[in-house]
Amino acid sequence: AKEPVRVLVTGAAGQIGYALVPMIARGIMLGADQPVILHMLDIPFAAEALNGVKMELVDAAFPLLKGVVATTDVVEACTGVNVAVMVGGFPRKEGMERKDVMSKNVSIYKSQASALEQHAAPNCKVLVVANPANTNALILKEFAPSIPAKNITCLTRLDHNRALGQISERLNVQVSDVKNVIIWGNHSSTQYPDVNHATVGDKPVRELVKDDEWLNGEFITTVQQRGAAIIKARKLSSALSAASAACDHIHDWVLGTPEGTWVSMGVYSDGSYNVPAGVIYSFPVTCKNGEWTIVQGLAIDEFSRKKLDLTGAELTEEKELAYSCLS
Ligand code: NAX
Repeated sequence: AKEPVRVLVTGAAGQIGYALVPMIARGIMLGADQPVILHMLDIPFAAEALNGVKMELVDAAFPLLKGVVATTDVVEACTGVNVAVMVGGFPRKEGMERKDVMSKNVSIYKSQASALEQHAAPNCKVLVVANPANTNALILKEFAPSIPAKNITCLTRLDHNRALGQISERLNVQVSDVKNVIIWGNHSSTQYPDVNHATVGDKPVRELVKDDEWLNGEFITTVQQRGAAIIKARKLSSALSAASAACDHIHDWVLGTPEGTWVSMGVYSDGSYNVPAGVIYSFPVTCKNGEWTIVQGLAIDEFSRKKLDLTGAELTEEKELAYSCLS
């Protein structure tokens, strides 16, 4: 039998956490033959709720779940973890300045970076979900210098999956037949959902949709604004789809992407496609043997170029804002 993998979920008493931990315990993230030990972290205010989640995990009698650590102690939470899914953060509340929210998250991600660096298993893979996801991941990277940069990523797979979903609905085809959309840049409303290389079967999505006006307009804004549409409908932000996307992200990172397909991940930019280096930027990536590689050589047209640059500029600005919170 395989050794259990230790998976940390921070913010585990929250909405996404509640949807995510049962998926992990059922083998959706790491495979149906992979035992797991869940480490759940939240803040003291949520300790009782966190304990309730732990009780439900026990009650669910998941065969793959070999143990549960539920704690408000960051060091205990991080000790020995092989995968860390960072969902905990400080939400933007009405009337708050962007800088104030950034400053709260910078301090959270700075201290959790140190705890992970000192106590996680070697080669721990980190996925940041909490917003501002790209910049929280960058801060985590900066304050955990001994964790390789390639091990620190952020979630744009939800946006990627939303793009697949929109194309599938529009063409009335199975979502699993839509391949190779791309989310470029920031997990924010400046992200660029790009279908220029996407296919259904062996046909380009553009040829099948036959409506460039929709693809260059409403399709993009629908994906960019989908989070807001969910909040409007549910009076709560996306949770099950975010949890599912987090599982997809780690699943493909660890177990690999199928030949000929790629996914979108927020990763430390090396300046590929002339986007800013040194920010966490969402790129098309393939994964093999537990490592991602940015897909190279895709043609970028004039329309796309502007959108890649715009979201890159926003990430540079967020990086500066985050650094200004450090001093
Ligand atoms: P909730 O407010 O329901 O849950 C967040 C949890 O984090 C709470 O239980 C809170 O007590 C905990 N927390 C706060 N500070 C913490 C700390 N320092 N250490 C550990 N836990 C801490 O929010 P939820 O709806 O679950 O969303 C979580 C985060 O995901 C938010 O930042 C949200 O903006 C972000 N999202 C990111 C998405 C993405 O695609 N990257 C999509 C969904 C979601 O909006």
